[in-house]
Amino acid sequence: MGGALLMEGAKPESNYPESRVLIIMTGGTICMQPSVDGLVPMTGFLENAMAPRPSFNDNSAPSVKIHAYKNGVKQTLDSLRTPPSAYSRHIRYGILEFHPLLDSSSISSIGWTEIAMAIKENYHIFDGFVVLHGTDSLAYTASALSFMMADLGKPVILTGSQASIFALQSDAVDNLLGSLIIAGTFVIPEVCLFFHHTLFRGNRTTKVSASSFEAFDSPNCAPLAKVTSLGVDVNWALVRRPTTIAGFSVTKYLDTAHVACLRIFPGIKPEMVDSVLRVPNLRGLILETFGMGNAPGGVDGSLTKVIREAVERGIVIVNVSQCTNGFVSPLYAPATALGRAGVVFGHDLTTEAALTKLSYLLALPGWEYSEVTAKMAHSLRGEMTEMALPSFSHPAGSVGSAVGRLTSAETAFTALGYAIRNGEQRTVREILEGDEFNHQLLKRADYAGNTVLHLAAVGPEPPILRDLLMRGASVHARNRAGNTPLYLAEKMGNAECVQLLKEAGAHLWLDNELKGEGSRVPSPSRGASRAVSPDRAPEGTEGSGKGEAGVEEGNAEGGGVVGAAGLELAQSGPPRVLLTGDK
Ligand code: ASN
Repeated sequence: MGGALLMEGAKPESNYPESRVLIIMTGGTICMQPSVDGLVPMTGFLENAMAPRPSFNDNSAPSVKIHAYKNGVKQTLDSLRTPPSAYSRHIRYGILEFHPLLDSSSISSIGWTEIAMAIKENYHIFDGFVVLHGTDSLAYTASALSFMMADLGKPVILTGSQASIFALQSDAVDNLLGSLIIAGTFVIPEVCLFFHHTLFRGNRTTKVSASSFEAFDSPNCAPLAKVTSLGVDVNWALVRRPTTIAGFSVTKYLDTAHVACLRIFPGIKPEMVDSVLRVPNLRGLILETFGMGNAPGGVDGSLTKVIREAVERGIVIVNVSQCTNGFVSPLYAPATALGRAGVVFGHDLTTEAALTKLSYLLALPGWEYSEVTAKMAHSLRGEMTEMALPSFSHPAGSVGSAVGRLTSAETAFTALGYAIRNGEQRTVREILEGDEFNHQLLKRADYAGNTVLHLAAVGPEPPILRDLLMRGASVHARNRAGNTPLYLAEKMGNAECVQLLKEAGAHLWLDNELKGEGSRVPSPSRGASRAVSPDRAPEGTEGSGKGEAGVEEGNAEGGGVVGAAGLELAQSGPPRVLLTGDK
């Protein structure tokens, strides 16, 4: 122990790397305790609920402080870290608590903006974000955030619980621990909802039970991941990644004040619908219809008439199904009539997603009616099922012989690495286009944890880097030394790549955000160093060391272009052995 004094109960420093996750506490049952008025949220979640639990606190360095920003003000937060997970990482975290803490039935566009801005302000400091929130409106918040946050490159995981963490029997620990581990381990750059061992795409979810621990489902979209006894089984084929060269951005304040939702029922009177449609300044209506999108036609079509008139007044009306599973389409005459009256088919949008998406589109400045209706009918953030594209499989032999012989993701990855280093853009494209599972190649890493983006960042051809970015390669992946593609490009003095990566939302890390022990574990590899953002903290910036970095090699004997270990890169740190489905 090197003579170091350990605090009572403290463990020796571990050599495992740490990820950093910011927990944003908004309230909900998870932090509630009984009062004379019923359950109410309580402050002090870190000290009262997490610190005493060994699964959230390995007691290693209780004094470590982390920094986070709230409304432009730098806050110093206590932090804790988990014991190492199955992925050989600790998750270090701190909590930003909102004031007041809410029962989520009181959340609104203001609260969503607060959450989104907290993530934006701290985006450069953390690997991922966990938002603790009540379950009642959780699916609305998840949907709203997914639209408000564009070009997200890091995981944002919303969770809560059906029973308080202070209750003897509760789902709180599982939900929170699962969220923390996923947010700190996997680059799943989506707004997700984690509940009952399942990670869902947030804007596909709906609350299906008022009391069961299995409270959420995403009936029209398979889960993004499942926690099993073996680890986290991520459905990588489903995970969406930004494919534009653009940095993370937030749209504030959705226009929820001018959007309504109406559930059709047998016998509903056209004048009831009309009076809703005549609410002053109404701009949009989500119409929850029967089955595949049907509403009562009436002998004289008077319901269709009031709807047509509202559309003519410029109100956007979106047809979604009351059924939790399936989609609306103009199959039956009543739905066709609604379509002819100008109602948008919301396909398989949930009501939560339809309402928040419409509020988002109406909040964008200068948008025309036709643009809003066109966007409503197409997926922006994976909220509705895209039309299946014809699958393309690579016709063997139609490309260079090296490519034609590729038999596995492993050899494809190796060939891709050579092509990138040699600046062969055409070969890179052929490999990626020829592999229907090319998303695996983008997140695969060699023995030193370098992804293809790391290789391209120091490669001779910036257009290759652009190609990889446009296919969804993550700018935030870090290699074993903890370094991102941007860091390597800067160190190489590769100005064009630096510029491109920054435009795509890459940033350097300010490692001294973590005080004391327990920040990044130094890597033995050359080039490993504190990564400091020149944008944010010139002091302590490493010398540029032009030309000396290249791609870091974790193994001095490893002479190959790309290690053939077939190991996956999580966010950073040692590669780990593949777990089921994690490919
Ligand atoms: N009423 C609570 C809320 O949504 C329900 C929960 O969190 N389970 O804040």
